[in-house]
Amino acid sequence: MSYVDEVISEVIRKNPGEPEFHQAVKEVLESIRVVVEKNEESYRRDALLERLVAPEREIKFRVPWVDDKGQVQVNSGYRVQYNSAIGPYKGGIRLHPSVNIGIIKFLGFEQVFKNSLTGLPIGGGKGGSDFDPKGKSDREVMAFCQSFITELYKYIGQDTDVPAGDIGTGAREIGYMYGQYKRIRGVFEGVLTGKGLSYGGSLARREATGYGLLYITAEMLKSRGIGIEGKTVAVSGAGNVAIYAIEKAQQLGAKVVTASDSTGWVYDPDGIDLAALKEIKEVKRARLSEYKNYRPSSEYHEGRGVWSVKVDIALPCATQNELHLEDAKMLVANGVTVVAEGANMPTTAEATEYLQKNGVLFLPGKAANAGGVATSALEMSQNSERLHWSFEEVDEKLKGIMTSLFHNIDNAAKKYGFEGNYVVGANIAGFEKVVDAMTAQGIV
Ligand code: NDP
Ligand code: 2IT
Repeated sequence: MSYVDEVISEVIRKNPGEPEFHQAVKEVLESIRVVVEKNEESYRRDALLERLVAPEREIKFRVPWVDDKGQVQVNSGYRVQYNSAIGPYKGGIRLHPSVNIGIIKFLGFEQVFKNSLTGLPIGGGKGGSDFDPKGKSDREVMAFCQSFITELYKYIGQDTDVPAGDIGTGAREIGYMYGQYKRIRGVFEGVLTGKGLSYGGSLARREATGYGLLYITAEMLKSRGIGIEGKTVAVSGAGNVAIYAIEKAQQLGAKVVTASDSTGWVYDPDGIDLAALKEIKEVKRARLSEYKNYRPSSEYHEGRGVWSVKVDIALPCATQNELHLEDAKMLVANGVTVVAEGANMPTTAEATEYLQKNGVLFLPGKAANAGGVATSALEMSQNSERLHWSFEEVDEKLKGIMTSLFHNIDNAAKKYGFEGNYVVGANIAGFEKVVDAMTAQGIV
């Protein structure tokens, strides 16, 4: 058996019941096979792949909190500190009932390569809890966040591990977590990113993942002489990433006709009304079914279906494995030319393969959504120098990072004979830097 296959089967054996983690590892290791084969002897001797797939540290803890009825609730908290070869652990905190250790490991593993691709000095980590902020009062969310940090504070710090937002963790949650960290540690430091602007946050961090997704998509199209203006776009999700992807797509002259949440999706043939969407999701924290009250001519559908609409570009921005093989077939039949992942691993392995085989330009999440974490690293820089940069300055840097990221993965794909395969390009380019740092630092 080849070294790559041996390590994949060991990962499956040692981590039972964690299908998303297996999926993420398989995707990466299979696409770096060509590099591994060239260096097989030294990698095997150094157990390089075994070290790469094993998190440096997994932390699991109890999170007790009191709800509004006086009832004590107990959730599980996690932080996986995956790889610190190129910088302090960096990655978001996901608050969603589906969170378990396998989900956090898959996200942490992806984060290692994504962070490497940003070109900035950040290692990979991820955390979260099965707590569901949906339907909770602000006081309940605060109680949870304070309890979560009362345990997690021991393991994080501006030079060790810097968490941020992800699904279910937005500005409100980061604020409560930051306040509790500062209270316990008695230091005002950049331990979290995605902070409010009044206490150390960076301008453009809120917009960064969605904007970055459009910047890299536009750059990829530009490299083929195509513009984004006038294109029709389907977006899934209606959260942080989706909203600012829609905003930038509209600014670039594209027409976005869909958005979705976990209960349903809207089709608005005239283009999504972004002000309405922001009010429903950012202010009211309501369901997407409300969108019809703002735009009577739009359609609301319960359940899945966002990929059945005829579009040029599809941007999955909700969650993992939300774009299945049948969806990929519908998209291709409807003439889609680009799929770029705003979410982490939203496309199943079968769907990705189908899209690529049918000539669709496919940008994987670890490249396409790297603008969020890259701007988090810019927030860390600003915190370290105790300065604030203007929106334009941060946005310019973000654009520059996404543009060079695209050329980096494009060149890596070409170098190894996989021209146009950005999955292979992203995995190889992300891997090379981490491996170089790991090798230089010896067996640790
Ligand atoms: P939000 O919590 O702001 O929004 C998530 C959106 O996705 C919501 O509309 C939510 O609907 C929907 N969603 C979540 N889970 C499911 C599900 N199981 N089925 C269907 N829909 C679902 O999260 P973000 O926008 O921050 O994150 C979206 C994705 O982008 C995630 O994969 C995240 O890991 C990734 N990402 C986020 C970054 C960031 O900076 N925030 C950076 C890079 C990647 P509902 O409200 O009904 O649950
Ligand atoms: O998946 C991701 O890259 C994020 N949720 C953002 C992480 C960060 O540290 O900003």
